Amino acid sequence: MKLYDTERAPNPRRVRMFLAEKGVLDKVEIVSLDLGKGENLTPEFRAVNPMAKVPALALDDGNVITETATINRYLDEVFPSPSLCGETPLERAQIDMWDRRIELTGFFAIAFAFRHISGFFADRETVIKEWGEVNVKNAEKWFAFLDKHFAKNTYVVGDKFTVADITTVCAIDFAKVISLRISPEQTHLQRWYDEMRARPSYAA
Ligand SMILES: N[C@@H](CCC(=O)N[C@@H](CS)C(=O)NCC(=O)O)C(=O)O
Repeated sequence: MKLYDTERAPNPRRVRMFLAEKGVLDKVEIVSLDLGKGENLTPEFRAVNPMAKVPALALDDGNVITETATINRYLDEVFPSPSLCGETPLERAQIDMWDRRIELTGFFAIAFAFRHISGFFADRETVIKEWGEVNVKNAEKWFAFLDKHFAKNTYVVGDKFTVADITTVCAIDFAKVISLRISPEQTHLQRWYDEMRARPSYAA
């Protein structure tokens, strides 16, 4: 398997952390693309992923899987232990519900804030600074929401580490690019974050 990757981008990191939690990071050949230089926009890479985004997982039989959440769900079936996406229909639904909530609210807010304030991808998309600023506010609200959530929950989904924790920690770390960090009064969020940082997969 080949993973088309970019070291500092948050979506590919979700896959690397997932593989590390499974203990199979070394089973995947990493192909690193420089997004700033547009290496994901070439005809060669578009033949791998017509959406021109990383991550993309190319299987040995020629099939390619893209979309981070989908890649991780596929890997959870191929490498079932430990399960990170749930073992029963209810568990799978709850974990997927939270993974989507995290992605569609916090993760997107941080990504839009970065893209529309920094203009990093101005060569390929319309940059609207006001939309970036709206998303900084949304990301701040999301941090506050998480702090309340972790006052009552050990992990994103109850008392079990799952893919939703990976999505969350990758978003929180990426928020550095908009200078958003956990504030000193967000002690519940900080407690959970310290636990994430202590996991070996955090370095992936
Ligand atoms: N919906 C895709 C989004 C992937 C995505 O936005 N990847 C970013 C890196 S984190 C990317 O490739 N950006 C390059 C670009 O927009 O040109 C997924 O979930 O995998």
